[in-house]
Amino acid sequence: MTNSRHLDTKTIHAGKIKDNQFGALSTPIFQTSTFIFENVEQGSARFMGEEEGFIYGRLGNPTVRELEQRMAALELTEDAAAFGSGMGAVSATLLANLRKGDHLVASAALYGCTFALLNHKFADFGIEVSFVDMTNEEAIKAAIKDNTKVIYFETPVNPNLVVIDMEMIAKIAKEAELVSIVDNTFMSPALQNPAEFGIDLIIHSATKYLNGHGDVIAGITCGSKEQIENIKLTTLKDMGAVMSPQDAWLVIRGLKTLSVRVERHCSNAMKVAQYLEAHPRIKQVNYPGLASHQGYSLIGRQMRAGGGIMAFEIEGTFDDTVHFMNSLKMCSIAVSLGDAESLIQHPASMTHSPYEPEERDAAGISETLVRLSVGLEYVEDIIGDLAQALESMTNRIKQVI
Ligand code: LCS
Repeated sequence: MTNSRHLDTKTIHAGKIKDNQFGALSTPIFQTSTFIFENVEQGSARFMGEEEGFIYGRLGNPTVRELEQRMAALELTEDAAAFGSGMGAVSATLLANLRKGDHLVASAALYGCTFALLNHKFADFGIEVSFVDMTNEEAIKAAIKDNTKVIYFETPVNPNLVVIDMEMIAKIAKEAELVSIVDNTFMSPALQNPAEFGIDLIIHSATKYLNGHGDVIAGITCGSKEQIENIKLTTLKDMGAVMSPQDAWLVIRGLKTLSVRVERHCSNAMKVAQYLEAHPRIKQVNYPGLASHQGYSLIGRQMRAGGGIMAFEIEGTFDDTVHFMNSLKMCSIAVSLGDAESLIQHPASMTHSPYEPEERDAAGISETLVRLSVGLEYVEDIIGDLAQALESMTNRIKQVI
């Protein structure tokens, strides 16, 4: 499979391992923990890296390898490494590139567990972190020190959907000789390819759009052969957050419909965002597809569309926000995103609860902010559910007044 084919074709064919024994169309699940060597010489040659081939499930598996090859093709990178969760990918990728005494520049707003890892745990390893507003070029440059090694961000940011200019970040990173790492979970390779802008490493929680069906926890990092080999031989092999062959198979299956699913997520989300933006009880809608959004100018240059996720501010109190969410009948109150089902959650008390209140304020995560992952349902049904819950909330506000 050449890398020149269209993304829609690549999601189905790229990186596929041919089954020469039986000609299976669907990738076999190699549910094995270890691999038999022909003889001692072969075993030792594989351990020495002198011969290609599998050794032991934590060091590699054919089903998992196929997913890695597929993701490298989709993200336009040389290689990829699969993990047992998105956080497995985040922690292993960062720790492979940092050591005691190093400094990391990270976005002030990040997925809550990534923030917790960087803000609470890295200090225990002697790794210093500065959190900055990644839309502010001067602030990023000012945060870089002699011992800075890595720049880390998400775009769009979880949960407030701020869009960060990847070309700008890659340029800063190259000038300062830093490794640039982006978490591309919210867009998926269907909507943006950070490697095109010079970003070194691309992380995904494969739990989300890549799998797309809400039945797997998984992660992937894509990058150069050298970087991926380093991660695999250090923080993946020896810390061990590997992906199971079953989960790799489910993500491979999910990937085949990535383009069509994302297309529907985007068209549904656009209509939902327009509906919410016009609603008097919605103060603000953060959706990159809207002309009012801070990152709208990057649509077309950096991202192919606005994606399937939005965050919006309720015109009301925290209690009104809770009432609105509890009044929903179809949208599920659940964390995670990128599934067929519309999922709604309250970042301040759920995904971003590892933030202290003042840290949440700095990251723009208020108590009336709601995050919606727009699903694949018929869009008028999603809007209808939001409408009836907003109406119920409006009636409550009138009674309280
Ligand atoms: N990166 C981003 C941007 C995420 O949103 C998540 C999970 C992760 C990494 C971690 O991936 P995991 O280990 O869960 O596969 N985000 C979640 C969220 O927003 N709601 O629930 C989980």
